[in-house]
Amino acid sequence: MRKLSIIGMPMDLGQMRRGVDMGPSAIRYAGVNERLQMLFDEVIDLGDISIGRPEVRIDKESKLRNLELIAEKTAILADKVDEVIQSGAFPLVLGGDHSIAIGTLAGVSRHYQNLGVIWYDAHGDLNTAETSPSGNIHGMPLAVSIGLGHPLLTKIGGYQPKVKPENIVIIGARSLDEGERALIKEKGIRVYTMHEIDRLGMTKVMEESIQYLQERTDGVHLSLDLDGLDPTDAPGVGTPVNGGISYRESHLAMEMLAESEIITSAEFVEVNPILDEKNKTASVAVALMGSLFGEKLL
Ligand code: HAR
Ligand code: MN
Ligand code: MN
Ligand code: MN
Repeated sequence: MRKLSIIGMPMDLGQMRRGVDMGPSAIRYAGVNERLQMLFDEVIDLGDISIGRPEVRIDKESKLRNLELIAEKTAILADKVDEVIQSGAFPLVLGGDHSIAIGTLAGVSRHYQNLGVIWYDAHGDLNTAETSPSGNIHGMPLAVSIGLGHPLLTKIGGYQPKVKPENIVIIGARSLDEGERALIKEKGIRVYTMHEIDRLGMTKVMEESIQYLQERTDGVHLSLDLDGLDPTDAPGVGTPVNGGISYRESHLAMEMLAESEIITSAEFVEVNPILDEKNKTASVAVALMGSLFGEKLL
C-alpha cells in the first residue's frame, strides 16, 4: 500500500520577507490533497507544525537571525518526519522558507546510511555564519546538513553530518556566494548550474544525476526551492533570480525522478503567496508534485 503524509511547516524565520509562512496554506488551496489522492492509496494531511508569531531575535554572538527558534522548531519537524517514515508513509513537507530543510533532513537521515539529496534551487544554501552575506538561515540549510554551521543547528538529532557532501546534487544554481563556491570545490559537491542545464539539456542533467545518486545512496531526498524555477513561471518567491529552470524542464525533471523511483522524501519550499500572482507558484508546486509522484499525460 502506497501512503503519503503531508506536513505543513509554516516557518518564515529563516529570512526577512513575511508571507512565506502562508506557503502551506497556498499549496493546500492549490489542491495538493486532491491531486495526490489519485496517485496514492492513502494521503494523510497531518496539518501544520505550530510556529506562532515569535519576535525577531538576532543572536548577539553569531549575528544569526532567529537562531534558537529555528533550532527548536526544526527539531520538532525532524521528529514528525521521522514518525511519518516509521509509519511507512512517504513524507512530503510544505514550506515555509528553506531553513525548514534543516529539520526535514535531520528526520529523514535517521533512516538512511547513505542519504542522497537533490537540491533544486537558484541558490546553494551553503553559507555559514562566517560566509553569509545576510545572516539569514534559509541560505544555510545545506551547509548545516553536511555538518557546517552553528552547533545549535548541526547537532539536531544528536549526530552529524546528516548528508555526505558527495551524496548531494545541486540543480539550477545561478546565485552562489564566494564562500559557497569555495565550499563546493573543497567538498566536491556535484552542481549543475544553469550553464550545464543550457548546455546539456535537462534530460542529460537528470540522467547523470539519477545515475550518480543510484550508485552511492540508499534513499534520496528532493528539496525543491521554487526559486529554482524562472521567476516568470514561479514569481511568488522571496529571492527570485532571473534565468532559471523553465516550467517544462521542471516537469521533465520530476517525471524522470518518478520513473527512476529513487525519491524517498520531498519538500517544496519558499512559496510566498503575498508575492505571487493568483497563487501561480503554489499551483506550479502542486503540478510538479503530480509529476514527481507519477502522474502521466497519457
Ligand atoms: N545566498 C544568499 C544568502 O545566504 C541568498 C539566499 C537566498 N536563499 C534562498 N534559498 N532563497 O535558496 O543570504
Ligand atoms: Mn533554497
Ligand atoms: Mn533559493
Ligand atoms: Mn512531460
